[in-house]
Amino acid sequence: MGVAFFPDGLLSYDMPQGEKRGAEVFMSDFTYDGTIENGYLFGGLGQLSDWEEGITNFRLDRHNLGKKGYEWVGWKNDTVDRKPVEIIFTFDRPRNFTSLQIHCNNMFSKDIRIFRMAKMYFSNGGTYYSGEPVVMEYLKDSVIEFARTVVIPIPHRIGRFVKLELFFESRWIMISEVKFESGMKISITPTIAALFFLLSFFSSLHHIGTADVRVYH
Ligand SMILES: [Ca+2]
Ligand SMILES: [Ca+2]
Repeated sequence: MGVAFFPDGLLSYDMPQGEKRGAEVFMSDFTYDGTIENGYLFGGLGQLSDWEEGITNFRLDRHNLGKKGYEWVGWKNDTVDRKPVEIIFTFDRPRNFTSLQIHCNNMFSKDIRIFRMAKMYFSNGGTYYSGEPVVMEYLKDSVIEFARTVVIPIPHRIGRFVKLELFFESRWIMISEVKFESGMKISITPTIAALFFLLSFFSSLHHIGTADVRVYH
């Protein structure tokens, strides 16, 4: 029994850990709560889904945590044949996606640019990704360095797993937040959340089986 209160139903994302930038800036996912093995994160959530966006000047330590660039997760392209950054998102159930929003840094004077291209593949079981990917090419912006949210429309794609590939435009890709929108029709208010909680509590109390509460449509 489980009622997901996450509006987007995201259970976890798997990806390579963010990298070190210079002597004192770590672009890692500091709050990731899954497993970390050999620089790879899997089975958890962290800074890409904490609703906190980074500010343009990634070097500021605005929460005084002693961690510059805290809100950002970044990867560097240090080889000519560097593969795109791959992030795999797992959802609570198959979803009919409508868009993806990625909050990106574009401080090109510091070798950071928004991805050149993003590709998204969809899967129901997590093993096979079939069908044409959703592709978005981002026009290089060499004028404005402000961090921004890039919105990628997703037309008619359903899946429980999404594989996202981000292709390098510059030496660094830095992102701070990723949000998927899917065809959810009911918004979760505190009242509804409380009702679901009571429902699940009483159903377990009286052994009347598992309440199959369909929150999403
Ligand atoms: Ca964040
Ligand atoms: Ca970070």
